[in-house]
Amino acid sequence: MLSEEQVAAFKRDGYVNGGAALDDDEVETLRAELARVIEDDGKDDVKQPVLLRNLSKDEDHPVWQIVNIWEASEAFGKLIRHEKIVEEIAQLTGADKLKVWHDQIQYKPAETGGVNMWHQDAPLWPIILPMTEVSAWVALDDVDEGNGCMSMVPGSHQWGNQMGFIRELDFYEAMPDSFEDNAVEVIRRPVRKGEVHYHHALTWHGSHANTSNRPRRAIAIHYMTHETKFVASGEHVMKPFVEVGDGEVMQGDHFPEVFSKA
Ligand SMILES: O=C(O)CCC(=O)C(=O)O
Repeated sequence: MLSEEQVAAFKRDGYVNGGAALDDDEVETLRAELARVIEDDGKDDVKQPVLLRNLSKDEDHPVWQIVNIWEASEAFGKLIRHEKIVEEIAQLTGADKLKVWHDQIQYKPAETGGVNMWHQDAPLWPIILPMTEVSAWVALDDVDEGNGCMSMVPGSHQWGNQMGFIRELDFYEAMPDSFEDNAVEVIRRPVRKGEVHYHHALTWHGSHANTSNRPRRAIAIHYMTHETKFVASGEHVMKPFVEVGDGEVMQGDHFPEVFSKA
C-alpha cells in the first residue's frame, strides 16, 4: 500500500513512484514473454495483442508499442491483476472497483529508440469519460536519463485538457517555463527495473530518445474506475471491443474487472 505521503504527492504532482513491484525472476519472465510476442507477431495459431506498431512513425528511431499484450501472454495477464498495483490504483482513484482500460508496452531499442512527444493520456482516449484514469508504468529495465525515462510536469493534472497547446510544441525540448498563470517545471522520472510509477491521465508527460547501449522496456497499464462510461462519438483502437451503448458503463471481455473492494 502507498503511504499517506505518497498519496499526497500524487494528488499534488499528478504522479508518484510506488516502489518495487516485481523481483528479478518476474522481470525476466516478462522480458522473455515480450520477446516471444514480438517473435510471434501475426502468427495465426498464436494469441495476438490488439496492436503492434512503431508509435514514433520514424523508422530510424522506433518506439515499439504493443497494445493489450495481456491478451497474448499469461504472464502479462497476471501482471494487470498484480495485488499491490491494483490496491494502490484503488487508493489513488478512491474507486471501489477497477477495470483495465488497456495496456501498452513502450519499448525503445538501444541506441536508436525514439521520442514519445509531450501529451496527456485522457484526451487521446475520447471514447471514455470521466478523465479519472490512473496508469501504472512498470519498468522492465532500469530506466534513466540515458535510455529515455519519462518526464512529468508537476501539478499539470489540475490544468484540464490542454492537448491543443501541448500538440503545438515542435520538439521535445520546447516546453516553455510557464503556461497561463502556472510555472512549468520538467521533472525527469528515472524508474528502476521492477518498480511501478503511477501517473494521472491529465498529467503532462513524455519521454526522450534512448541514445544509450541499453534497451528501454516498460509497460503502462491504464486503469479505469467503475463509473467510466462509453462515448460513442470518439475513436480509439479499443473501440471495436466495447460491448455497450453510448453513455453506458464500459463493459466487455477486453476490459476485465481486476479489483473489487471487499
Ligand atoms: O513509456 C513512455 O515513454 C510513455 C508512456 C506513456 O505515455 C504513458 O504511459 O501514458
